[in-house]
Amino acid sequence: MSGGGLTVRSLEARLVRVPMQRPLGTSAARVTEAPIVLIDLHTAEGVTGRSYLFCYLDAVGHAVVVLADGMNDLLAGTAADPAALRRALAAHTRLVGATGPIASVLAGLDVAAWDALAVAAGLPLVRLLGAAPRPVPAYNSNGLGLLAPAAVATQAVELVEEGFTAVKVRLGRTRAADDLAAVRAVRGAVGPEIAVMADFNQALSLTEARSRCHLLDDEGLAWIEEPIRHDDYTGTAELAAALRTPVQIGENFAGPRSLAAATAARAADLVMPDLDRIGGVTGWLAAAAIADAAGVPMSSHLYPEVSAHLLAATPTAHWLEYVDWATPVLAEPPPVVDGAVRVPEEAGSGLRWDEEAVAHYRVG
Ligand code: SMN
Ligand code: MG
Repeated sequence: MSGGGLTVRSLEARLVRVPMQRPLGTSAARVTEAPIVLIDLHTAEGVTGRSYLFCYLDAVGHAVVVLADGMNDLLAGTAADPAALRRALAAHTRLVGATGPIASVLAGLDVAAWDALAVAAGLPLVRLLGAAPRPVPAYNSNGLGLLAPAAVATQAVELVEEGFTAVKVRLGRTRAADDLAAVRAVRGAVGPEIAVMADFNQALSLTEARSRCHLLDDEGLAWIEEPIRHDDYTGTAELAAALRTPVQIGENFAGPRSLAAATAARAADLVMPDLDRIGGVTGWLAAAAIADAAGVPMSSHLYPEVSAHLLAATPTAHWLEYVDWATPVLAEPPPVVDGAVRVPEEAGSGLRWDEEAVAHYRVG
């Protein structure tokens, strides 16, 4: 140990496959189980930093575990702060390129290292970032997949009854009229006071989006998310300029530079980086500064436990996306009170595993 810092002892990565309480049918895929890699960064000083990565596909989860295991020898004995870890792995990942699952592992390490720093400092992560714990307004993003309008209405009411003031409905059915019916069914079921977000998951061509987003423009949606491919900033800029409903993108930003390019292109009214793809806590902080400079409201994508700390420290913080996908393996999921996620006061991010559940859901 030098300068009061932490030193890496080992990096542990374990794949779990967790059943989702409400399967999620999107325009891209139907997700019924969450493949999640749990990351434990063990230090010589006895502090463990934790994070997890939502991997979408089992095969990606396995790849992430192999990639993380491959970094173990290199990391042992390195200073465990996020900048030192990034430096230690820069050369290791330069030739292959730090993208895709490799970028995910780096992000997961970064989040775990920030957790370890906060635990060692005896502070909740939000305080280490210079802010105070506060309730972070959240929308219930569980469920509301591509279901029939009647099922959508029933589920929307259940989701609000879990204590939320906002929900997100997935769109991208073959017929535009069916999406409109789903949106109206949700609104009819939850009433005028609840915020309703809508997510196309990149289902439309720009030509389709021109008409299908206009069809939804009078429905009072809080935003229309990823109507077209995520990296067509010219296309989303055109839609954002033409629609009254805010256009939201960002879960596919690969690092803060994507967000910088998107805001420079006025590609969206709103942005919502994903903790993994934006590059962990370090990437999030850079992204938050750019969104602040551009005056763009910033929400989170998945990872509600750590994102709550980050949004509490984000100048243009907007909505937290709440999903309960990791909850079965968490020792203490963050509480939701009055439509907001409470940032835990304990030291670190608050991520700790329920080891019995981990043993039960472990894969491989
Ligand atoms: C989403 C994210 C992860 C898996 C399925 C769907 C969706 C969202 O794009 O924004 O919640
Ligand atoms: Mg989305």
